[in-house]
Amino acid sequence: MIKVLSIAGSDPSGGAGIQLDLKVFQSLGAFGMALPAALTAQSSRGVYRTYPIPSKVVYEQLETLFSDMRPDAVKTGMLMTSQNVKAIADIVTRFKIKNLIIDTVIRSTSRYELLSTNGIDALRRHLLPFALLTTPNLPEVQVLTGITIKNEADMERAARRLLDSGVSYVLIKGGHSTGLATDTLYGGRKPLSFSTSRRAGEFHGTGCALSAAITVFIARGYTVEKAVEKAKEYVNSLFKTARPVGKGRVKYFRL
Ligand code: PXL
Repeated sequence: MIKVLSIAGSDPSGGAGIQLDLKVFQSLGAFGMALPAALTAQSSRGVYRTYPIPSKVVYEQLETLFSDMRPDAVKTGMLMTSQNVKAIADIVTRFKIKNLIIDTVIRSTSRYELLSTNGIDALRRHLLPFALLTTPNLPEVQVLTGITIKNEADMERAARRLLDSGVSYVLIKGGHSTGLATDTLYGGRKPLSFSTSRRAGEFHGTGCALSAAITVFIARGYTVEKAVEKAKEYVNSLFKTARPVGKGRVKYFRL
């Protein structure tokens, strides 16, 4: 049995964060574990308010868990504060966690801030150095590196800057051209692109679902290249049945 852990925010609407991560883990046949680093009040209309879990509590949850059950892979999502980022970095080094996937959750689709400015800095300095993979979208890459991305060369330079901080692979999501959505993976011998046709509508939790699925495939022992490929296929299969659930227009994955 493979065990996977999500350290992320709680989305009571069930469309993102630890709630969605657990659904993804389950649907891919993994034993899912989850602990909240932040709480949100939100609905299909967007995020209304956020509350960090005290970093001491995040640390204790992880320490208690890792002293007994060691996951095969761990993902992080919404962490909210620099204190939480540092608490996780401390634990990851103390327990020598190898398969760490960092989803750089900085803002919600509804543009609510999910990680503080200090938190962004802490993520880059303290947590990225220990990660196997990070999965920023274009706006997140620009915030993390300070590089404005206008073309492929800029994207490669930004990826290089993140790789220089110590993370082994960087998946930059959301480059696009002529009707295609392209994610590009850096860190291997050469950049590897994954293209799909762009979807109509807005989907809630796409980034969470992708990083959760990657986490499962990494835990199963796939290479990062193969894990990303399989996770992309999986998320693409979810778009077809996604529906609005509340009164908001965003579509939720039916898991
Ligand atoms: O999709 C980003 C995201 C991640 N985690 C939590 C969220 C959101 C967006 O709303 O609420 C908990």
